[in-house]
Amino acid sequence: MFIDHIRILAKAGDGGDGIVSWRREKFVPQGGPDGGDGGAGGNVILVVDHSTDNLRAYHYDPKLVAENGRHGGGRRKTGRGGKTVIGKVPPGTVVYRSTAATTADAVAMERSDEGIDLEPVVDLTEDGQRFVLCQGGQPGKGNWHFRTPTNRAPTEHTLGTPGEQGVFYLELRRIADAGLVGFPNAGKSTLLGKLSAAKPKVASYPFTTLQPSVGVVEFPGFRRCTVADIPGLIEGAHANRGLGHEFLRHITRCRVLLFVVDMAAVDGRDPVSDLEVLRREIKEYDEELSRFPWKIIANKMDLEASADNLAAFRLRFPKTEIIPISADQGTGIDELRHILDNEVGHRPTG
Ligand SMILES: Nc1nc2c(ncn2[C@@H]2O[C@H](COP(=O)(O)OP(=O)(O)OP(=O)(O)O)[C@@H](O)[C@H]2O)c(=O)[nH]1
Ligand SMILES: [Mg+2]
Repeated sequence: MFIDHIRILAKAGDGGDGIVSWRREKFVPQGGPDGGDGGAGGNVILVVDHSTDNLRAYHYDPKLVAENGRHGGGRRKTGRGGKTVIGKVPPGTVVYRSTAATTADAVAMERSDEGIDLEPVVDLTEDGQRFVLCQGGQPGKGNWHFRTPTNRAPTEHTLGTPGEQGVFYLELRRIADAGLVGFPNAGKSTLLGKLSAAKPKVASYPFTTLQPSVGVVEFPGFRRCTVADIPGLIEGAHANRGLGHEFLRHITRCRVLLFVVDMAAVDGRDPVSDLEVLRREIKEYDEELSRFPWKIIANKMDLEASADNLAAFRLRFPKTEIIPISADQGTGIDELRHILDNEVGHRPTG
């Protein structure tokens, strides 16, 4: 399952209380103060980890709760600090905080465009980057702390302060360098399988892929890029037909769009108008998305009708790079890899 946005509840640990206590020893009738300080509450920290590519872990457990600090003890014993809790996130995670008045209010709301107010908190991009999402509470002071030359028996002490908490939204800004976009059955999953070690499901019926999967494509010299296999779009996607918005949202999270077209269009469709429909859907969903760099992958060139359609494409889209391939036979894949390396290849970060 590919999870690219999720709501989580985070709570840092409370600080432990300082206590009031008196020294008790044999033959010392009036022992002085010896109440120890509390321990600090644990922090909630997010750490960027490039070995994860999505937010699935939080789908199963959408909570990050750090341990409370312990209360102080007699004999000036300081309470143990609460353990920090660390949440791993993939590079490109954007964090928002709900501005609802209380945690309960925030949890009661579902994210929608108008319903809920969010403020951006941090953009986590670099492998190893750390961010304190919720600060643990301060420890309280024991009465031992308050002794003075004039007050040898203070009953003062302070309580620990509560740890910070909040409802946060984690969102993946980028799921991959390149995204495979196309109608169902165009051969996107077959292509991802050829380019990378990913093993997406391939079948001769539409909507085989319902969750994007991301494969790593490796180039010479330790370079690489990531490619996302995005579920097929259909006409009306911009108006949310066929899970359109869900799928289109994934596309906004890629740097380069590779439009995979079934050039043979055996079922009587016209591949040129297929691509025009796709381009229009994307533009109507998000004007900016239509300005992303894009290329055409003319797939299924092993089939008969494809050659004529390729000629038609070159006339209709003279300024766009067209890469003829057969994902099934593996032809044109080296050329495509070369283009990908030039366009989005990079050394792994971290
Ligand atoms: N002849 C031929 N068939 C291909 C080629 N590439 C893919 N196919 C076939 O086309 C069908 C669909 O392939 P998929 O890779 O599942 O297509 P998809 O775009 O991922 O489809 P959805 O996940 O449903 O959106 C399968 O039967 C593939 O074997 C190709 O280059 N040539
Ligand atoms: Mg597929």
